[in-house]
Amino acid sequence: MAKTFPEGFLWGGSTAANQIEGAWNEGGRGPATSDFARLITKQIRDTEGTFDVHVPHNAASKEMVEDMKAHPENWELPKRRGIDFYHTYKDDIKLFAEMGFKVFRMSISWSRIFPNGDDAIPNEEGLKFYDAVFDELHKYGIEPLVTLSHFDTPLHLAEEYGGFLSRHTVEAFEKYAETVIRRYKGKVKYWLTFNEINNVLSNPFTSSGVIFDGAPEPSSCNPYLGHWQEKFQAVHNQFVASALATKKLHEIDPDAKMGNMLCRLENYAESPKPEDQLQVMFEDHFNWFFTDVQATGEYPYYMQRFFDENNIHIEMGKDDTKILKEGAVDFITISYYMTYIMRYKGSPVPQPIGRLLSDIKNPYLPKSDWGWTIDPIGFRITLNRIYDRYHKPIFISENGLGAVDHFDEKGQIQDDYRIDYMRAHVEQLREAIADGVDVFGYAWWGPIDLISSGTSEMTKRYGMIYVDQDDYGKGTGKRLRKKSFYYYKKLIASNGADL
Ligand code: BGP
Repeated sequence: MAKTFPEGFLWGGSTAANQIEGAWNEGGRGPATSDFARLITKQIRDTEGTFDVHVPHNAASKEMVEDMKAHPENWELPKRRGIDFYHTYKDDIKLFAEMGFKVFRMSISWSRIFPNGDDAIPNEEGLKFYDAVFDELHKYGIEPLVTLSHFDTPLHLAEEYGGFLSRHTVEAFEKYAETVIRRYKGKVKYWLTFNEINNVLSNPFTSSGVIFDGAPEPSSCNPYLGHWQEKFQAVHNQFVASALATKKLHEIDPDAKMGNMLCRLENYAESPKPEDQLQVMFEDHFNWFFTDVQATGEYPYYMQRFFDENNIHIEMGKDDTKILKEGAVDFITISYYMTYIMRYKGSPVPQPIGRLLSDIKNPYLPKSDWGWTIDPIGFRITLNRIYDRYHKPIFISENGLGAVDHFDEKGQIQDDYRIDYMRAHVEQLREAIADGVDVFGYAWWGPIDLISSGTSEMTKRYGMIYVDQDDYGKGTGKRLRKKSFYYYKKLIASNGADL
């Protein structure tokens, strides 16, 4: 008999503070990079034509941040309002409990705990807020799984220190991690350090607090290939910060576990040409790199050539090698949304594509309204490859479909497209488990509609719970169960059998 979902499998949903909390200037919270993610539209092109997408401001210049601070009325900054979870968490958690959630992935807003990121003492009001959220979750038997930093660096650290370009930010992060680990010992068993750490390549501002001089280059949907030196230095510092937090967790709470978080884009060659396959290998390396370091505690051999050829010199502290080794994560987490087609870039020297959307369409796969390919089988492949590489338990931190929802004549949302997406992915997850992959949980991204990370819209909805709010914050904020709400509830109640 093939294996299936183990007893106690953690079904649930996944969010991030900056996309749900709002209350950006309440409760003693300081400003964070996410408060400056704006709503803008851009045209992108793929092999099927040109279409509009909204893109955020993921890379920022000093001038732009200054202007946003001085004239916020000129900018549309939806993450500041989120979906008001800061005030609605009790009702929202009740709805998650009604769906039968076993796990809720969320993040702590660092600047709610340390308003500047590096204050001498933490903000008790911020600490109390998360106490209340964790208590509310436990009331319903829901396990919190908590990301320490989800595209949300305290602004002060970004402005004064270039975020993770500086070791000062590493020290501040270690202190922040230690503070919350001690405070929530016994309440939080599962932690993650940095959300989608590989996104430093496309979102250096929000991910890592890096602010470049001169004109900014926005968007994770555009190739953003420059500034390698800064980006790889910032990410090295994040590796060290992650390892230090992991070591602290093991010392303070030996029962708790730390995970990484990688945005895993599976890559296929456009043709059987070995050159295209070589490009797949390059791109894979740029993906694996981050988890290789976090899971094994060592830099992989293959990056050295890229560093040498691009004049990248990573400054390492004298104990870094040891710290990385001692701070390897306990489990692996990924977000899985899509797969990607690779065409040889014409150079035998490794170069990443460096953007989120492929301009080559996979003729065998449908796409979402936002151009993301929908590939459930790719999910199974990815899970097998990850397990084969690390042999550590896996948790699915994110998987989901962003779509435009419409009301029917009865005022309901019949989101069969979301149900189909979920069914197909959970089926492949079950196959991966039958293959022998050790997966202990699955968290749907955005179980309640929230502000999109990549586009700062509300229109791109992931939820099984509708939130009456538009891109500009208009609406009653009321919550409404979609058809997928009842589907997921049944699926969880049957531990994945009722697909
Ligand atoms: C991941 C992020 C999330 C989330 C999700 C969906 O990259 O970790 O924060 O938002 O993608 O992306 P988007 O909101 O751009 O549709």
